[in-house]
Amino acid sequence: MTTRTEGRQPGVALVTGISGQDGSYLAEALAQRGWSVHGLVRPGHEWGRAGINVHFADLADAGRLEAIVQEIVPDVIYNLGGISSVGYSWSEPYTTAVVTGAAPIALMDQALRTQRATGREIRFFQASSAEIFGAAKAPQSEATPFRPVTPYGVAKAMAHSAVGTFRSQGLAASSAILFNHESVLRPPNFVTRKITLGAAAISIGLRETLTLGNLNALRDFGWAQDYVEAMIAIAEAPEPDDFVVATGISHSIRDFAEAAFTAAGLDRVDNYLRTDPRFVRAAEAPTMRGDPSKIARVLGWKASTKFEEVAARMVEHDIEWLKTHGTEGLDL
Ligand code: GDR
Repeated sequence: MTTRTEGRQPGVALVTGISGQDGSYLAEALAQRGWSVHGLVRPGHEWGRAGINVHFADLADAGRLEAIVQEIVPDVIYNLGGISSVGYSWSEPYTTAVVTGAAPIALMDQALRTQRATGREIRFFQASSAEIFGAAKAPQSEATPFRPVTPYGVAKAMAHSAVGTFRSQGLAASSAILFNHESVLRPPNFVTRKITLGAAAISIGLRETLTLGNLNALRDFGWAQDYVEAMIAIAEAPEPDDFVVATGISHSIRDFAEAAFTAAGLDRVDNYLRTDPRFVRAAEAPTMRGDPSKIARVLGWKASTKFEEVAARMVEHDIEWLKTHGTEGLDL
């Protein structure tokens, strides 16, 4: 069997979810390393980038996914697609099960069949999630049992288990168990971007308050571009395996708001923060804190962007962004 990924030789990569935060950064990082990048985009969505080959595919359409793998015969598939909002998964639990849970199974099944038919190795990378742990005690490591508490967590737990199953059948399948990772590409329906846009809007006089849900949830927040480097290291690791990707430190949502408001030059966050049950979920994990010691030991990766820096970079970006775009349509 020939392997073009070993020794870090660039080849052909297929990325699902390429139009999302991680997909955008990953496409950029792979293209810079000389990879030929193909990306899957949902039909009806506009997305294009110079040098990236776009294919339209609905992740619920397993036949279409299989046809694309057969056509491209990639060296590696990065599966980042699916419903990524934990909150939204409560509104669409079945669709979440299909696109976040089952689509990776169709991709791995076809990758293994194509690998057997062509004799060329196809690696598989799964963007797994801390949400598989749900109610499990922190810190969570690769050995922590799954206790998902949301439809999203259930779907990710299924896909995560399937990675091990296909690996045992000869597919070089790996996963990154990703804890929260943020950037200026985070959509405002996720809490960090909502907070940084809110703090920025208040600091330049466009808004007076910011309304959130549960302020006490503890999450392990990193920087998305650092995590994309971890994804590549995992996909290219000599031994396919599962790795927690996290900072090892957790902060409450209130802590993130404090960091963002401080970066925006505002003190006394309580003067501006409101809460509304509309933003509180039916159920959720209380504490997410990853133990990243395995990826540090085996692959030498470590999160390098500090919590305060994550908030500050986003606020700085959002102050400029709001000066041009304003706050219309933002549910802050
Ligand atoms: P999460 O991200 O569910 O952790 O999933 P999100 O930013 O949506 O929520 C983080 C925490 O903030 C609390 N929260 C609010 N959340 C939102 N969206 N809006 C609010 O107004 C608000 N107020 C408080 C939430 O209850 C929650 O506790 C992210 C995603 O990137 C997943 O795809 C990924 O798998 C996990 O992180 C690890």
